[in-house]
Amino acid sequence: STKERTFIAVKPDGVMRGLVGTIIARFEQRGFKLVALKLVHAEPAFLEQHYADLKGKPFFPGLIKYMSSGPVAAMVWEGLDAVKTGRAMLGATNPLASAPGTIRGDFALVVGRNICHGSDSVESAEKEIKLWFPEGVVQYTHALNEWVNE
Ligand code: YYY
Ligand code: MG
Repeated sequence: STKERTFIAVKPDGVMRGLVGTIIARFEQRGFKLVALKLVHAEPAFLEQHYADLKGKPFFPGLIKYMSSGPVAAMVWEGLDAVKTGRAMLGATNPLASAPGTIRGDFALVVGRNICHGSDSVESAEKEIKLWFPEGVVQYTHALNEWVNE
């Protein structure tokens, strides 16, 4: 568990429901550092790249339609164990199986409207960050750095 970067996105339902700020606040409050942020209305072809590993699954067409139905708030968060911790903060893929206290466990009910995305490994995080932020992330020293790290 070292300093990592993870790609986190608020999906169109999360944006439409006004949950962008709430989701950002959770990552800020945990002590992670925001290094990239933008709102993107993604094309289906782009989302097919993002979800390339799931091509062929029965839910794939519906997933692409859902994800391209509105803007996505795309972000990169940095910090200790960011990938695994980010996934834990999101909850299980199926919100009904997500513990209360997680984002999906607090705000979602069904797998096809689970409001957020998080990279599932350091390798997929690197791929996803390159795909969504080809311009790169922002480098700065966060004021909280010395207070949340030891
Ligand atoms: O990484 P995570 O989002 O938790 O799940 P994935 O297995 O990568 O699936 C991506 C996305 O696809 C999921 O967030 C919702 C949707 N999906 C679905 O609609 N139905 C399923 N049975 C599985 C996944
Ligand atoms: Mg996934």
